[in-house]
Amino acid sequence: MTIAVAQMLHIFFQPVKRSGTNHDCGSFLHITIDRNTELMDNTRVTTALSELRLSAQQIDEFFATGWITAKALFNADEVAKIRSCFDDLEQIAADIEETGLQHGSHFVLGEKDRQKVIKRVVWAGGSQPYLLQIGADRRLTLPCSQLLGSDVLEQLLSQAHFKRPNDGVIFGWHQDIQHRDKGPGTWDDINGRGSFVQTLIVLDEMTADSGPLLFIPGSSQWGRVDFGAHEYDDPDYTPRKPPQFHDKDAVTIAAQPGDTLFFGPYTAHASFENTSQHYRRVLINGYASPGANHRVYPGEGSCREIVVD
Ligand SMILES: O=C(O)CCC(=O)C(=O)O
Repeated sequence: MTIAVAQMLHIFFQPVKRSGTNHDCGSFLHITIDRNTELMDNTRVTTALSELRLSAQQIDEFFATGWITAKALFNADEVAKIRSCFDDLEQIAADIEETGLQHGSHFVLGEKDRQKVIKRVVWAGGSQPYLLQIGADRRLTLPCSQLLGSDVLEQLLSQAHFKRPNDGVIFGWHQDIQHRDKGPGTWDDINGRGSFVQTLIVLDEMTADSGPLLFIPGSSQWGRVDFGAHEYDDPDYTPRKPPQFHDKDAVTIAAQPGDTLFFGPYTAHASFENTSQHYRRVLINGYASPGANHRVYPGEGSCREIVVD
């Protein structure tokens, strides 16, 4: 399948603010880009675009602090289309009883109060082509290619998180490297800076009570630390806290639909139960330096290669 897209975009990249505990929009750097995307097939995607580049300051901020936020990176129509894919995923989940592969996506199910809970959908794009299109979008892939120092990316994650009100889904304190490097032979740090960038597109307003992302500024410089090997959505879970970790340092991310976070594999982060009255959905796309990953991820077409020209 070949899809050609050409459009002018207005992108706002916001370096993080460090003061206070609640991050929201500050001053923006306004970047205009001319976008022209060519999507190939599911295993190899070539993008041929012009400029959407992080500044040297933003790249420094990413590695020093652990994350950067791009405000309104995706527009309301795009967010609506992504949500519609999430609705489809929920329809599929409604008809299945167990964790497993369905239509190319891997559904991880749980239960709370005898109700089925979708903990996450791994390689959500396997059943939702539009999510694959978003995963190959230059607004995600060009910054990631800069951060990884490579114009070839391996897309490991296309993951849907739903967090319905009070559904018990939590992601306790961790670093993503725990989920990438699972022991000898599974991961090589090719670029010497972690070799992985996670992006997270916010689909519903993220508020203090909707189970927002929490980050520890500067944890990106810790390297890998020990948060213990845990099923972090186990209600009895008590995380191991490394000596560098102090709860008081946590920063809460407030965000609007379309805002997008980029964070590194050593950035300590968590998100807890959604106690609000509304969904807190996010779409995660994660990219590795080529040659870093040696594991197979579930989902049809997972671990595809993306070339960023
Ligand atoms: O959906 C969330 O808040 C969890 C995000 C997260 O912890 C992760 O992607 O590693």
